[in-house]
Amino acid sequence: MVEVPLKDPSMVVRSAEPYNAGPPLETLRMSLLTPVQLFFVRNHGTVPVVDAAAYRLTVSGLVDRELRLSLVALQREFAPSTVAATIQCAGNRRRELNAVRSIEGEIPWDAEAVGTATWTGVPLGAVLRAAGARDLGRYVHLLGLDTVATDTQGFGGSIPLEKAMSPEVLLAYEMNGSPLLPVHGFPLRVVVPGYIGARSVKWLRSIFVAAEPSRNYFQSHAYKWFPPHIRAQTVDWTAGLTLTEPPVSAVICTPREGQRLQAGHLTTTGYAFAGGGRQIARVEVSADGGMHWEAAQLVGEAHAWAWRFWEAHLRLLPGRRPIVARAEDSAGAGQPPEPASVWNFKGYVNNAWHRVTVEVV
Ligand SMILES: Nc1nc2c(c(=O)[nH]1)N[C@H]1C(S)=C(S)[C@@H](COP(=O)(O)O)O[C@H]1N2
Ligand SMILES: [Mo]
Repeated sequence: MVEVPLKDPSMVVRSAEPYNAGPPLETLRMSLLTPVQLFFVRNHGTVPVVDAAAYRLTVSGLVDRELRLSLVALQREFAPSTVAATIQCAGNRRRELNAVRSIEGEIPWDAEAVGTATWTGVPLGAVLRAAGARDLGRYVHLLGLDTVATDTQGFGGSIPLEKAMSPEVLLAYEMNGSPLLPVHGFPLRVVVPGYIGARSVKWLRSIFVAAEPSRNYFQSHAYKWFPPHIRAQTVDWTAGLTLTEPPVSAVICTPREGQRLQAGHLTTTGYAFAGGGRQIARVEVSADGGMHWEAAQLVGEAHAWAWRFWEAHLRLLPGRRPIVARAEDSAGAGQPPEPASVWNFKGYVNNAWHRVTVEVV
């Protein structure tokens, strides 16, 4: 039997089981819609093998009518919707935080734990309306079918009911026009545009409407944000901030760290993304570590929930040259210069200026 490669051979595999991998940055920058074969994968446990015909999604909790939906029923009873959206892992750019102070037990992602696809499915809000979500409900709990080590329930989380009712939040069965791959949540996943990737629960088992956020490990412990002085050994988990919308961040995709370049003209390229549906207002690039800045051009169309590609033209003089990028979003938020100022012991949402040092000859 011919083995069908699920992912491009260029993928940088961070762990084989569970499978965690992402593309080289220069490859990621080649297409505004990330090909499925190059889309990063973040798994906390086993990839469940789901029989699409036997699959049922349950909707319960603070609802007037409990629902139990097959994939066919979901597709027949609700109007489909397609959204172009970026999914970015909260751990994206952890490697730079690791260099400040080591972060134990977490994947040292470079800036490749992000991708953009068109997602087709049914708006979560339409399903919640069909179930008659009650006023007392404030949160929508989402639970996957995968087995994970840290929570006997499996991988889960919750989002505010208000966000769940927003039209961009989908129960998706297609990615870039094809059925989801097993590693991306086949047959059905949640896509929560504008939120950290962890809320886009794959292999969705159940939806539960409640007055309180989920107590699942991945909502109550993991994916919380703490200030730089807090350590894993002494942490009070209840004091952490729940991560929702990632802050604005620009990333240099070309050139790569340590690359040798000829002096003179250089076109540097990258992506920029902000959570919460905020747009990229401006990207700036420096060839001298952040003393002088050049405006970058934003390329391609802007989509409400997707990243923006950019490119900038620099003149390089011989020597070791630190190229730096930073962005501002439509709410006027910018990025901090140093990763040390945003270091946190879980290594989440690093959005310090992105820096790539090249050797110019
Ligand atoms: N059921 C389940 N859903 C999950 C995860 C998981 O391990 N199990 N990982 C989450 C995390 S942390 C991220 S960043 C995204 C990654 O989506 P992708 O693997 O399709 O890129 O899926 C989220 N949904
Ligand atoms: Mo993630």
